[in-house]
Amino acid sequence: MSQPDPATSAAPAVEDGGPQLPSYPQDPAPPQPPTPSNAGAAADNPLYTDATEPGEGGELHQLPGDGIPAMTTSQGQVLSDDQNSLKAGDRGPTLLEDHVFRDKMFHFDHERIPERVVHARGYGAHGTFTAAEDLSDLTRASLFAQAGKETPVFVRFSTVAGNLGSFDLARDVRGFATKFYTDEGNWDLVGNNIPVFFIQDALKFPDLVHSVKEEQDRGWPQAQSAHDTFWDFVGLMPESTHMLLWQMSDRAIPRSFRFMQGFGVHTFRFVNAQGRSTFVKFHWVPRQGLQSVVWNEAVKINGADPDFHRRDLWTAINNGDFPEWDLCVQTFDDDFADSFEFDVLDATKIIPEEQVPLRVIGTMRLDRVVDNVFSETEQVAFMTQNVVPGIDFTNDPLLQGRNFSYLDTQLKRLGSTNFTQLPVNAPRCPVAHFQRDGHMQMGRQAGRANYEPNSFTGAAAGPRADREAGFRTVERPESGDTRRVRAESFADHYSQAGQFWRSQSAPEQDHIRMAFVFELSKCEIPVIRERIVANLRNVDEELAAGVADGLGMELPEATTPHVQPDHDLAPSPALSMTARAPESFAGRKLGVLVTDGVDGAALDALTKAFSDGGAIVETIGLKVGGVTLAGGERRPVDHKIDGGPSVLFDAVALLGEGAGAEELAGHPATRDFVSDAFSHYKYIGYVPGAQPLLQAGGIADRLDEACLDLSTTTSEQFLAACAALRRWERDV
Ligand code: HDE
Repeated sequence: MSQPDPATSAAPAVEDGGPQLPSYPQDPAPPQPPTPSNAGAAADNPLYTDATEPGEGGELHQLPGDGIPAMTTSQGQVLSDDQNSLKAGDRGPTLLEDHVFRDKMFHFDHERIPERVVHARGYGAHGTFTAAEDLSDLTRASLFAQAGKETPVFVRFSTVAGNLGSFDLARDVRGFATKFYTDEGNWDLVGNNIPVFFIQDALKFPDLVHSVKEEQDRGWPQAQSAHDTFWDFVGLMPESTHMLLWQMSDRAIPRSFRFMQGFGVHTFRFVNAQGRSTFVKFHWVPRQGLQSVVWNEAVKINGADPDFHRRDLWTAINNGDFPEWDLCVQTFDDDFADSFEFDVLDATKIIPEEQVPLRVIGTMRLDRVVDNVFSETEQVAFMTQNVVPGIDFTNDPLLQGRNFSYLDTQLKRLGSTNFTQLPVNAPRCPVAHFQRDGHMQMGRQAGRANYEPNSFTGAAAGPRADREAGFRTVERPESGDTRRVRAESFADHYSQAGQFWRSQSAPEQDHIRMAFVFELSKCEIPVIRERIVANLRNVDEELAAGVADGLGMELPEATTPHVQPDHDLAPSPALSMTARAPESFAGRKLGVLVTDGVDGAALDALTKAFSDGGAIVETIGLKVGGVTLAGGERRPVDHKIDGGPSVLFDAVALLGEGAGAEELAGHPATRDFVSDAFSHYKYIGYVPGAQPLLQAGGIADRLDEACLDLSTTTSEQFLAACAALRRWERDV
């Protein structure tokens, strides 16, 4: 997988030398399984090979040679022993003189850097953005200058509230941050998978984040919004209501990063070569279709595989199943902005796609996982203020605040102003300035001039600002008294929340209602629950009544809204995920439960059909060593039954026979496998011999149209049916 990173391998961009990094081996040979050795006393020990030597205490010393380099200290001094510290006598104390020990331990002691204050848990990948058309009419940004133009990208997906070591399937917003290494500098589109936000002014961000993180007096709950302080804060901030509807929707429990939309959230500006500015909103639309899990599934996935999302992305890319997103824009002018029902600077509002349609301006494909998670995913520094000529800001008060915060936070996390020189952050275009020194300066900034204006000529003079090619802030009139104020045009907090609610399908509405009930049930302080329900009455009476009923409480008086909500906004079908479901099962995963005695040909046919359809097939059995097929062949399986619950799969097939099926059916995890697949609305294929498995799961007499008998349905038909992903009509 390892390929040279253009950021490190590119020729230095500036005359005085760009970042020069030590030449550590970039592409180490993959680990080889040990080869048995006949050498010496250790011949019987499979740990010892030709390339090893036992130490005096029997410890394993692996030796260099045959392509394996010698190990060194960080100063390049070759080590003679990486197993034993330097001691005074065989059983004596370790000596302070042991510089090899100190070199290693010193570095280890300082391995951790502060995790991100939000979005700590993330996963990244490299790829390419390809422009769809020449956009020079709208923007002078060079990455959009012509159809087919390619720009390298790095994307980091994340959860928001949880710490670095938290689980992937938290109910949470997902970060969707993209760094475009354009030939005119880095452009960072630091977005989320939800197009609105909780607050309207950046000043409130620390409060929001404090409220959702673990409570300070107890240190929990981790990675969850279901607790008093979060709901207390958002209940007192009705501007959060629209975002809460999204957060309680299935969008907040995505099946995979690959199946999420992304949004720039704020209104930005495109600026063309003539200086004409157009408002723009950015959207990422996954070509894989949208998909989420159900809440009960999310809870179980977190136990079964806390790394579910990162594993999914890593596996898909390494399998060559490269995820793709179309980058789309909504563009509009001042006239539209002035006539729109809401303020386009208010990040708690969307512009419905039906009002301003999406235009595809390019496609991003992620095709390379990182070589090192720390160097790349952890050290990548996204910053909203990283724009290129042709892209500019608006006065959205949230965006304005972010433009300070993202630079500031990198210094804390990465420890030096020179974080821009790290390979993952370094621009892939010439970089030339008079910024000097600082911790960890990697560049050899040669020449005499480190200031300008100066009297030198040629290369010795250093760089100069370019009035034509350079970034010029869009010219716009600004006036007004300096005041701490929230514009009145930001005051309607409920109309779009209601519009979102009315745009959802019946199962989606059900999930939202149940999510509110679940989360508020975790709040111990009654008034906090009441306030939320009181706010929800301004969104939709039926929703509020349903939540109150689920909480077992009286319906409280509605909050008095600052602006009366408009309940007549037309629903926006584009807001429903079910309307954006995938067209096929490609990229999804089938879990096949197998027992001794199953028909190998049937298993192969199923596997082939799904693999040909772009899906992944994994088998689950009683023991990971495998099952004995009907013909006597032994076939390993991918998971032991306890380690491969059905929540890890998008559809399941039950292939059982005779005594093998009876034996597997007696296992408690089998019961959960089958009954969960059913109650999570999944498609289930089964053979007649799997009857004991259906019975174990309690569904033998509840089978519906999404439970397909594979003795009368072909593998191809089953595959085609699975594209629907869920049978929401099922009575579970
Ligand atoms: Fe962030 N946000 N944010 N945010 N945000 C950070 O920057 C901040 C907001 C988003 O994968 C931090 O490097 C403020 C909206 C993503 O590395 C920090 C405000 C949106 C990521 C920060 C917001 C986002 C961050 C923490 C309110 C969607 C992860 C670590 C004005 C459009 C990027 C860091 C990555 C990360 C501040 C609100 C998205 C502290 C002050 C709205 C995807 O700088």
